[in-house]
Amino acid sequence: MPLNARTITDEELFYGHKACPGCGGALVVRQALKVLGPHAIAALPAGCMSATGFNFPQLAFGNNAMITPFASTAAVLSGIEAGLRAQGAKPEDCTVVGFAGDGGTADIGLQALSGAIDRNDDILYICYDNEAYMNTGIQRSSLTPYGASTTTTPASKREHGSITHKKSLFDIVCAHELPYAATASIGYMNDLLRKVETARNIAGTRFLHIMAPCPVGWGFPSKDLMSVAKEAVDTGLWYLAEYEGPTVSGVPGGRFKLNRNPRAFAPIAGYLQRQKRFSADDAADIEAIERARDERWEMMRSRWA
Ligand SMILES: Cc1ncc(C[n+]2csc(CCOP(=O)(O)OP(=O)(O)O)c2C)c(N)n1
Repeated sequence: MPLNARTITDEELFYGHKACPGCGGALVVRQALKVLGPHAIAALPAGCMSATGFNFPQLAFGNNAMITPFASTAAVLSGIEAGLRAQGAKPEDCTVVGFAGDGGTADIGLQALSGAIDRNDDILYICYDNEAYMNTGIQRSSLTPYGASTTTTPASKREHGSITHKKSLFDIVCAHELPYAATASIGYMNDLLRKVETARNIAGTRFLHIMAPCPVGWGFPSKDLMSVAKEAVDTGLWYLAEYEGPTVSGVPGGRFKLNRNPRAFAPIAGYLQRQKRFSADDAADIEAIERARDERWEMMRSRWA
């Protein structure tokens, strides 16, 4: 029976941090570490989770953790893992895990991640995706969605926020044919916990892309964190999927699976309206978002379902 929100341990390994109320990223780190346990060794690049998790002399991690340069999360994970092995010091249940934001993963950290996957280093890379560079003041990343206002794509009468759609990071990672990759959302916690557990038990490079809304950057009340996270999935603007590479699935090219394939989506307009970042969007923007969503789902349903 996979772990779920009821059976997961009460032991906290990420606590006392200074993240904002309702921070999705903090919940990712907290829940993932509960699954991975106290022997996990974490590495975090510059970003909200390192800025709020390491406040000298207070370390908010109950396990070993360190900060990496912005671009090198995966390279540092590779080094930690190799170092432990060389010393013969790697306990059975020691997962070397990274927690990096969307900027630190899809933009500046992508090369290091690609290199680690290429070597099939025995690491787990978790990207908590809050859809912008939040720690430095809400700048656009390549995972910022179309129509979202950020400080580098500010909405005005003429411009309605980001003019590019979210980059398909999951597809890029899976194209490496690594042992295991999955998308998840804190709005579907049992699915998320199961995927962390699955990733923990596979050797080689594993990757999780987890949607983690940010009340400050997205402009919604902190108390709405979980419902916004859930709605992102229910509208089809985020998806829950898994990939097992050829070495795990035995299938050439690997096997994809859609974990949720709803008959109908929740309306996009309601999801956008509850977030200030989309407040300049008009009917044409909503249509563009809907069209991109439908094209994506057509591809996923025809190839993965
Ligand atoms: C090489 C380098 N460039 C820029 C920065 C400044 N910087 C620190 S955190 C950060 C934003 C990180 O954004 P993201 O990875 O999306 O994580 P989040 O802050 O949203 O958690 C930036 C630009 C840095 N520390 N190092």
